Amino acid sequence: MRFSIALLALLPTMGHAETHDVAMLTRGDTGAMVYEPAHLEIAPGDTVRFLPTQRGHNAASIPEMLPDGAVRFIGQIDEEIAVVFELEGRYGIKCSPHYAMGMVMIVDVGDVDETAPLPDALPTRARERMTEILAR
Ligand SMILES: [Cu+2]
Repeated sequence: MRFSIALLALLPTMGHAETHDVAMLTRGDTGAMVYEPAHLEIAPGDTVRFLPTQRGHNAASIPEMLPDGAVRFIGQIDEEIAVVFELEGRYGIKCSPHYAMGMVMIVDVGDVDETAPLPDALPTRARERMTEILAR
């Protein structure tokens, strides 16, 4: 399996940073075209590994749901990508080919404003999925 790392230069040198795994699935326990888990609450400096558990998916940042100053990333289809989340805030993640079908997830890093509305620019199905995810 090929492997890529985003934001390697930002890897913190101190300890205690955790790694969280997310499966990218065509069919999972929570439905079709899903990330599991679909919502992570992590600490700044933690890593998320997006795993190509089933074929045809990737993980990419959603530009409208990227905290100020955070670096965009886009994984290759069928490749694992490990992303270090350094900056606090709410990150939206999408699967590039299945964004319109609502294949999205949310990564909350540190203290997040839970009351902030979702951006208007999201595709309808992606917005519905995120609303469901946040209501769980
Ligand atoms: Cu997908």
